[in-house]
Amino acid sequence: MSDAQRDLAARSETPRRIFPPGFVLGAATAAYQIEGAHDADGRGASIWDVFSHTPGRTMGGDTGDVAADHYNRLNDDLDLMQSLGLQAYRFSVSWPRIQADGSGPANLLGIDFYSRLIDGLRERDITPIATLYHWDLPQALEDAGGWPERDTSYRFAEYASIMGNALGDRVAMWTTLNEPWCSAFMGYASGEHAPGRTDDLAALTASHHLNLAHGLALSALRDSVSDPSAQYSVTLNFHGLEPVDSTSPEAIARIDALTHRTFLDPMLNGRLSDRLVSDTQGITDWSFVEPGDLALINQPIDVLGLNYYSSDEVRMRDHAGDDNPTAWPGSRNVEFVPTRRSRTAMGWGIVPEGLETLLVSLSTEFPDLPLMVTENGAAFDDVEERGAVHDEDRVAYLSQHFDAALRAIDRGVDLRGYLVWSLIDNFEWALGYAKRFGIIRVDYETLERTVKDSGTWLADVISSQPRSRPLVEHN
Ligand code: GCO
Repeated sequence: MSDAQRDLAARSETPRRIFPPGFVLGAATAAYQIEGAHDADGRGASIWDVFSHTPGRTMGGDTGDVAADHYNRLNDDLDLMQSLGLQAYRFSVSWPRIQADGSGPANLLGIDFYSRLIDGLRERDITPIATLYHWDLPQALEDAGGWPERDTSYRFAEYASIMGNALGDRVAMWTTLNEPWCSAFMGYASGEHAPGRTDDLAALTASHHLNLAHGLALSALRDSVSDPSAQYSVTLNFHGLEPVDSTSPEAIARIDALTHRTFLDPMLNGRLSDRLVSDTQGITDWSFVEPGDLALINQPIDVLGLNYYSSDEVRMRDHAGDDNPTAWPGSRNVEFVPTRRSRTAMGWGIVPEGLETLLVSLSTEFPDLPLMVTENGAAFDDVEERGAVHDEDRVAYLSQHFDAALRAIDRGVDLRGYLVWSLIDNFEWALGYAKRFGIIRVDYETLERTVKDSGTWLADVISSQPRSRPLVEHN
């Protein structure tokens, strides 16, 4: 440990971290990662069902068929959330539970599950934050072309309208998409995620249709939700980007454009990023962006959700790298330099100050837009000993990042909440069950849950807040 890390570790023991009034502290999950029950009650197949069942796609051939079996253990999991004192819970809705094939009337059994979840949260004074899309596109829509196909955006708006009508009296905050960068670039360019395609043009086209889906869904939600105090948001993933040498500014500009500007500029500024267009000119002229699209995408949001895990050091190399599929179309000549910092089990450098920098820079760029950390957390190789998990490394990680958020708040950032990824261990996409992010352990043999020390730590932080109040006051 360096002195700085020792200092940070010591501060993780500081008992009082006080957030501003109205701030919400909680945890997040996603449908495919925890629910299981993949063919129950009329649920259709998603791209992740098909992908995970394709040999060689996920570590150990793991699938979400059972996952943490949350679908069948809803009440127990709600009780666990209550026992931690969570103030908010961010979950996602599985689109193929609602529309098995991605279009047509709602499956009432699917709606019923989320209705029970939301009621269960509200009965326990936990604010429900619902994400409509956390990567589980109905396979039938992928068969019809997937996100590179414009019609998928319209199907998404139809689904958003179903959800707004069904549950729009009870959800405090609606989030359209989670991390569209991953959907577009890991799904269609690098192929590491479902549907596993490797086509740069398809990925860039998908990014636009995800933006369009976001804008159309916001309008559909505003037309269908009956609770006038409901808030609307989107969650994007942010990479902290750090320089290593004189070529780094160019590398940072490229990755910033591809990762962040692809979504921020259309959604919040109503335009395409010039930098993105020029960096990808060898692949497309962006003529799939039709007149009027940017205005449809640029709808107001109440909160910008950000997921932050790590920062990367980048620089340019003088050749284009190899020909392997990449998640950075047009920018193969950017090199991600292996970090010298301590890392999580994902190999991601631990850079809490990157969160502070990110929050300050977003709030400088969008001064009127409240922010929320919708995911932050870490995988470590937890060990269970006699019914306990002493995950000090996760406690240290979370404390350091909470402190970074508090410093950003001190610097004037309007941060409204902090949701830890994740409530429970779950299916970590292509890595299957090999990586554990939960503050609650899941024994995948017995599906038994054990609150880890990090869960107790979060509960202590929450209970030491002077007073909690819901994100949105309901009538
Ligand atoms: C995300 C991911 C989560 C991951 C987490 C850790 O939104 O990034 O959706 O589903 O599990 O980020 O990789």
